[in-house]
Amino acid sequence: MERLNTQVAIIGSGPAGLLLGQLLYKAGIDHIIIEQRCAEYVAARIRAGILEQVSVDLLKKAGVTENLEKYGLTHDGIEILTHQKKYRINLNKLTDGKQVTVYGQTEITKDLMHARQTAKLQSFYDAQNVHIHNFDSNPYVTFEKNGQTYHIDCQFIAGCDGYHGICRASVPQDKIKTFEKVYPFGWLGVLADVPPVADELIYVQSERGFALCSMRSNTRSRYYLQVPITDSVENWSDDAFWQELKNRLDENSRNKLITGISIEKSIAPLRSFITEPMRFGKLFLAGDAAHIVPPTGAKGLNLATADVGFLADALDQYFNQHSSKGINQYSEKCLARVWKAERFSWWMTHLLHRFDNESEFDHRMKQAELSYILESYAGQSSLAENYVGLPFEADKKLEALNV
Ligand code: RFL
Ligand code: PHB
Repeated sequence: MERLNTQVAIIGSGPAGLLLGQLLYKAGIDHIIIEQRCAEYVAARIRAGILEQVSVDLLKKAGVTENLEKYGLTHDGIEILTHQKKYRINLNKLTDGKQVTVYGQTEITKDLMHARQTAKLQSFYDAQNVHIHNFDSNPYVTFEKNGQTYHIDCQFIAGCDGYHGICRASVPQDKIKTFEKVYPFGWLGVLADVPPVADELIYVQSERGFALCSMRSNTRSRYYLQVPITDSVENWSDDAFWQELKNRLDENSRNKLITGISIEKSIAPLRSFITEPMRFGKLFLAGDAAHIVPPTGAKGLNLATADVGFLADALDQYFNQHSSKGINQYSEKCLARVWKAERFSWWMTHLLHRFDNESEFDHRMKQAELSYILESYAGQSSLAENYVGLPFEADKKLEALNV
C-alpha cells in the first residue's frame, strides 16, 4: 500500500474539483485530485455552455482565462419565442451592464486540466473503489489504481464527485436531508458544426414542447428538444431532430436554420435536487454532488463554481489566517444561493415546457404569467437579474427604499 499526505483531498475532476484545485494552488494549499474516470473521458464530456460573470471572475482568479478571453462570446441578451412571437430580453440594460459568456464546459475542463499539468499538480485518474473515511475526525481516502492500493491522509475532503458520486452517499442518513423533483421529460441535445441560427440564444415555448437554440462558437451550434423521459436517442435520426426543431421554431428562424451532421446526440433527464447541509465535519460537498438543477436556467455549472469560490476562500482563511469562520459558514452561504438558483431553474422549466398532465386552467395561468413576464419591465428585469446571476451583496436599490 502507498501512503500519502495532503491538506485537502478532492474527489472528482469535473469543473468543481478542477477549479477548486487551481484556486487552492493559487492560495498555496496542498491538495490531490482523485477521479474515477480516465482523463480523456473527463476532457471530452459535453455539457454546459453559459457562464455568469461571477464564474468568469473566478476562472480569472484561478488564472485560466486565456482561451476564454480569446474564444468566449459575450452575450447581452437572450430571446424567448412563444406563439410565433419573439421577445428579446436585454440582459445588459435590465441589469445595469451585466452579460453572460458562451464558452463550453468542455473547454473550461480542458483549460483547467492544462493549467494543472503545467503546474505539475498531483491527480489520480482511473482511480477504482474510491472510499472516504473518518470525516468526523481524522479523514482519509482510499482507492486502487493499476493493482496498487493508496491511502491518503488529509485535513479536509472536498466532495466534488457529481450527482452519482460516493461522497454524499457516505454521509449517514440521519445527518442529511434531501429535496427532489423529477420532471417527466428530458432534453435531447445535438451538437453540430453549423453556424448558429441567431446571434443570441433562443428559448422556445411551443405547443409541441420546449426547444433551445444555443451555440459553442460562430461555427458550432448546440440545440435541444424537450422529449418524453421514456424516449431514446435511437429514435432520433438527424433528419427527425432537425424537422422537429423546425416545427417548434417561427417561420423566420425555420428558414434561417442551417442543419448538418450531429457530432454528439444525447438525452439528459431533468431534475431539481438539494442536499442540506453541505458540510459534514471535515467533508464539504460542492457542485452537482450537493445539488442539481434542470438546465433551463443555465445554472448548474455556475452554482458549482460559486460553491468552490466559497470553499476556496474558507480553506484559505483556515490554512493561511488560522480562522474557522469561513468553513463554519460554508454550508449556509452556499445554500442561500443554491435555493434561489433552484427556484429560478424550476420556474423557467415550469414556464417554458409542456406538461401533459396540466389542467386547462393551469395551462392558461402559465400563458398569462409568461405574457406578464415578457410584456412588463418588472417581469423582464426579474428574469434578467436571475439569468445573469444574482448578486452576492444586498440589493442597494431596495435598501435605498427603506431608509
Ligand atoms: P461533474 O461535472 O459531474 O463532475 C464530477 C466528477 O466526479 C467524478 N466522480 C468520481 N471521482 C472519483 N470517485 C468517485 N466515486 C466518483 N464519482 C464521480 C466524475 O467522473 C466527474 O468527473 O460535477 P461538477 O464538477 O459539480 O460540475 C457540475 C456541472 O457539470 C453541471 O452542473 C453542468 O454541466 C450543468 N449544466 C449547465 N450548467 C450551467 O451552468 N450552464 C449551462 O448552460 C448548463 N447546461 C448542464 C447543461 C448540464 C446538462 N446535462 C448533461 C445534465 C446542459 C446539459 C444538457
Ligand atoms: C447549452 O448551450 O448547453 C445551454 C445553454 C443554455 C441553457 C442550457 C444549456 O439554459
